[in-house]
Amino acid sequence: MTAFAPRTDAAATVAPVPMTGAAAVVRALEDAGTDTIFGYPGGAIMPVYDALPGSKIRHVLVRHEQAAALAADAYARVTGRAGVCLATSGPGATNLVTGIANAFMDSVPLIAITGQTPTPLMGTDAFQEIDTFGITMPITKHSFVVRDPADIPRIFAEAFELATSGRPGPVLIDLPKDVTQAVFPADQYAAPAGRNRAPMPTSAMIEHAMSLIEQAERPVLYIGGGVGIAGAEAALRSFQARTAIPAVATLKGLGAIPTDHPDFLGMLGMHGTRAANNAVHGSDLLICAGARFDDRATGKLDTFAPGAKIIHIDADASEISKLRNADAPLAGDMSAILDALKPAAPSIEAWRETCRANAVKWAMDYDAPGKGVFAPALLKAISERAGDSFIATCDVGQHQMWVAQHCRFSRPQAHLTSAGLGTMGYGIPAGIGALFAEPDSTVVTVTGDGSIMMNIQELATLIRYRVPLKIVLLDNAQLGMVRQWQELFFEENFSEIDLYDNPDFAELARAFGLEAFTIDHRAEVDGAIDRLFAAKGPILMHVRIDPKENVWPLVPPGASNADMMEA
Ligand SMILES: Cc1ncc(C[n+]2csc(CCOP(=O)(O)OP(=O)(O)O)c2C)c(N)n1
Repeated sequence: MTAFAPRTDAAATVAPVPMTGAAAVVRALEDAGTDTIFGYPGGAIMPVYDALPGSKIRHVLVRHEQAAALAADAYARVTGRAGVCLATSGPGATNLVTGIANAFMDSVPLIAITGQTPTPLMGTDAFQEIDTFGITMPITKHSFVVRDPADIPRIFAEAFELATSGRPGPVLIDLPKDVTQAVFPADQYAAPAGRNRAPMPTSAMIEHAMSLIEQAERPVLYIGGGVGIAGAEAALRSFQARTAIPAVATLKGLGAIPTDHPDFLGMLGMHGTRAANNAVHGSDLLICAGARFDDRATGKLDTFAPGAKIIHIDADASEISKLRNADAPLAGDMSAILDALKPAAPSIEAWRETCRANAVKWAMDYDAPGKGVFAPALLKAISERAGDSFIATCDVGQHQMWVAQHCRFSRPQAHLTSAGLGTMGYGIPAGIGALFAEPDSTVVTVTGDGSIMMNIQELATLIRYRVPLKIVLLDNAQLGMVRQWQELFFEENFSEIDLYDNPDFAELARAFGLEAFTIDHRAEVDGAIDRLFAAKGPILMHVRIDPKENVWPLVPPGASNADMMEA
């Protein structure tokens, strides 16, 4: 149980005899170890809300169902356990869809529970009836429509197992109202036992991968989000320490190796560092750990790491050789595989030195001209001030890329970003989820003036639970990333990106009850950071920045990572 609890009457659920389907739902959630769920009530899910009071589970009332799914997503990313969100049928369920898709794209274990029209009315276009099962089918790992309350224990146990095992992902459980209202004998409640999992490649496959490492002259470790998802960062760090292989990370792989590790060359890909892209391009062996050769990371695939053999380690066998053939495919448990890889250390000292020297030569420049606030320098300073307790959550746009490029991350959980789906509106709900998961961490949401409006209503949730989120709003009065693309790739034909009529964000935040202030000069930055860190409750720091600032360097869309553009 975490802090921020408005309720103090928590008590263990004692299953009534006989038991309703809704009581079985609550008990199944407790049996699965759920302590926090994010949700929003309504007609078809009311029996479950009726059963919740008195449970050990804390319910966090958000102000829009999308935020429930996104907060549960972040809660899962930080805790490593499945996040749970709850909504009613119809519009409640459709409002969850973006959050479910977000979890699907980023392989986050999420249990989405929805109310449904009573079974006799299903298929009649009844009030708030929507085919949630059908709508979410392509964006879930698995879906259930429960038709018999006696199935609830089994279905919930299976749902948690499916969501968290192998490559994690979202699972939907649709609950018709008559099923949650139905009464069944409590002695039929039987939670099924867990199952075995985690396949392991054969020793011959491990030997082959080790021989590739021993023969390599210019190996690079290419780290993806799968490392953090599997909780395999300790195994990854020991592997890197054993072999001294230079490392790069995808957007989601950041933090698996600390950002300031001397062999870490930074993020690769579209907004990656020159040192990372250069190393990958010149490598003769790529050890891909939990990444998927996504287009934002590889640029033009045909020219990605053209001379490299591939060792591909992933929980999801279907990712291996999907986009790039693997010379050594290793599907299974990430930690176990990394621990098994104990090659003789390759002779790569010269390569390692070249990579390190390039990282220094091409290091980011924080000495920007002018008196305005330089967002990269501000973000770097904030992450350094927060230290190891830092968790950044982002929205989507230029500010998201600046966070990835300039913040210091000491663990994968320190960087919560909507990578696959690119969901504007992720930042604040994710900040809420992160703080419920780790109330003692310093959670900073970095957002843009476009993105913040996508889930601005969640400022009310911050106030209700006194969630001490620190929001840094980088306001360029533009949809900045779209403007940057229009400038560079659409001949400066600026179309529908001007947000000249934004509200006064500090006033707006104060209206919700937050502490809030605005800065627009570099000279104000130190004092502003002091104020941000001194705040005990939620606070919004509104920063006006130059609307013409772009994210650099950049690989143009469709180009090779070897062809980076500079400012
Ligand atoms: C829900 C959603 N709609 C549209 C987009 C497309 N999009 C990507 S970045 C961006 C601009 C974001 O603007 P802002 O939040 O102000 O951030 P900035 O780029 O200025 O830092 C847009 C519209 C998206 N990613 N998500």
